[in-house]
Amino acid sequence: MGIENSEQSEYEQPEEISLADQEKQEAEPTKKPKTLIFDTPFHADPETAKQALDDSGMQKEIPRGALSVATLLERRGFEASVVPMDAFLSQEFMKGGEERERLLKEFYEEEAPKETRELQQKVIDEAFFITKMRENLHRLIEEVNPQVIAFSYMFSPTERSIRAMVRYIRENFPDKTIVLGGNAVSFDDDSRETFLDPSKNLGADVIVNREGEWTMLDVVESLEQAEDDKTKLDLSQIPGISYWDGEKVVDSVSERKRGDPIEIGPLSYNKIILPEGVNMGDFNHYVLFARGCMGRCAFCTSLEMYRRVVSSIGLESYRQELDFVARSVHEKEGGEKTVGLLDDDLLLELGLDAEGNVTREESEIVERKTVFEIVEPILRDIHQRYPDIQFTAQARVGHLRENDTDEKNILNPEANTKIEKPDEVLRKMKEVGINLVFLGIENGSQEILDTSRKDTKIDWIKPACRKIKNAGIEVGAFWIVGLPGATYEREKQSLEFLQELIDEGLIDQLESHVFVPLPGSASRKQKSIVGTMKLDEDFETKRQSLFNETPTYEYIDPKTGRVVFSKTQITELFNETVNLGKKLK
Ligand code: B12
Ligand code: SF4
Repeated sequence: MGIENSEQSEYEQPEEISLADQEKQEAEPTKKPKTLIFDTPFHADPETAKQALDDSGMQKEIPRGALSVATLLERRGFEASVVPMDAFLSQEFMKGGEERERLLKEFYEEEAPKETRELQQKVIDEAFFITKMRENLHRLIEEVNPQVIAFSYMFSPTERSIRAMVRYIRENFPDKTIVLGGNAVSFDDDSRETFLDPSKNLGADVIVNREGEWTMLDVVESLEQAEDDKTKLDLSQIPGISYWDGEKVVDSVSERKRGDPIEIGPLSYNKIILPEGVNMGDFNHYVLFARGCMGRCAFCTSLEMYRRVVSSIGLESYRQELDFVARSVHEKEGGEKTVGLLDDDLLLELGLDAEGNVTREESEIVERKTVFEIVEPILRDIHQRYPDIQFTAQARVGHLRENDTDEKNILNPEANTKIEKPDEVLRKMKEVGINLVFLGIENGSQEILDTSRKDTKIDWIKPACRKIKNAGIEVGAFWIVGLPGATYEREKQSLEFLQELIDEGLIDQLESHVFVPLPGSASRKQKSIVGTMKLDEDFETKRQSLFNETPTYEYIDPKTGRVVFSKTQITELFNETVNLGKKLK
């Protein structure tokens, strides 16, 4: 389905809406259920609550998944808005210094020893965080008056915030329908139970699994049919959800078939409710043409989310989204002017039909092009209009490999298609303003890469970096310590390889993390991996550590149970990796 003209013109003036404007627009009462989706701040413990807000100087992230859900609802006639709660809270935090100081004085004696005082400050900060979150939640619900309140649960460190908000809604707005969606909740059985089991005092109504747009549409349509009476709501026929059947969590009768993102149209950025003093230029901005990739990396949730079936939002939506974000970034005062082209793999080859649309039907494919080549004319146009904007991108190493001695034995060939004329493609990438390409190198030990199903050969890495550098583009390296297959010796070897990459000037930036065994990733299901990994006892409450700097597991010998790669060792090697990265700018 194409994008209709009316939608186009609505989109071309995506001004931010204030709450007052929103109220005006909503003067006409409608029977159709309204939806308000909250994106939630990181809050794993008092420390991270503070950190999340203290980073108020940092730019904010657009909750793109939630916005995509809201966009489809709107285009199908259901009002929907999105609240980036961390943007609201960081505003509160910035102006709340005095209030936090006053609370500290009011509740605690001043003479306490330094350590106690720090602890007291943390308690006050967390209380401030939760109080302000509730106040904003309450105000926004009263002002917008939605029937459906939804939460985007993408990362496990946001679970505490979401729990606090869901509980508050249950107590203060018992008639609202509460829905959760997003990557983290889609794959995590424990979270699902926590939110759905009414005995746990949260009592959310529905969890939407995986891509949420079409499922959420079904949920609001069902609510509309139930005519405000939730007891008439029949969830059993909606594919792709989980809910409480009175005794236990049940998944709907069928899984939802993947939808075609072209139906959604360009993201309606004007559906984001912004706090006073914040505008679109204060956010980091990204665009993605394709959803999914052909990799099967054991640490990633892409396989479970997209099942190696790649879909696309289409060129027209891409053009309009990029135009909007480029303008927002261009107009902001100062700071880096960067837009992320965050397709998982910008060099992934896709099949195109005779009309130039992405197709998965082999019989319709008339040519194959990389994602970059497909979107190149749009990037070129944007670059001409906004030359101050730089793009960053990410890609798989395998596309840029040199001739292999054993071409027939390429691991996962669909994920590693060697692109034709790589130098020309890279030259064009540079021409349109891409100045940094991140490669998912992840590690420098072949054994670790193999156990982690990275489907990359170590020998491919340096030539790929060299090609990118030769085109005048910087290379960023994603790096992970403690991946499946890791041992102390292998990680030492990996460090040596990293050292070589740095010494030979083949990488310019390093983004390193400690591996997190995410629910939904193969690392949590593949028996050969699961048996070697001993998760922390409190793993379920901690799960994804905030900035992935501390391991939440250690490696054991599956036969004897003896620890073979300890947390201390993983941390030590991670720190060494970070230190190596400091040599770069
Ligand atoms: C852009 C991006 C970022 C950006 C912005 C993140 C942000 N906060 O918005 C940056 C670079 C900052 C980033 C950082 C991180 N990211 Co990131 N990021 C992505 C990326 C590449 C694209 C996201 C996107 O726009 N997708 C397209 C939109 C349309 O889809 P979506 O977001 O998945 O949302 C769909 C569903 O999840 C669901 N949904 C989402 N919200 C809601 C809400 C409701 C109500 C409903 C019904 C449905 C629903 O429906 C949506 C539409 O289909 C994805 C990978 C990917 N290709 O998706 C990783 C990804 C989301 N990131 C991931 C991770 C782990 C991180 C980090 C924690 C990494 C780290 N250790 O630092 C940090 C967290 C930073 C932070 N504070 O937010 C993981 C999440 C893993 C998981 N939980 O399963 C992903 C999936 C990558 C991966 N495969 O491992 N990230
Ligand atoms: S290539 Fe990237 S997006 Fe694809 S499965 Fe591997 S880590 Fe995930």
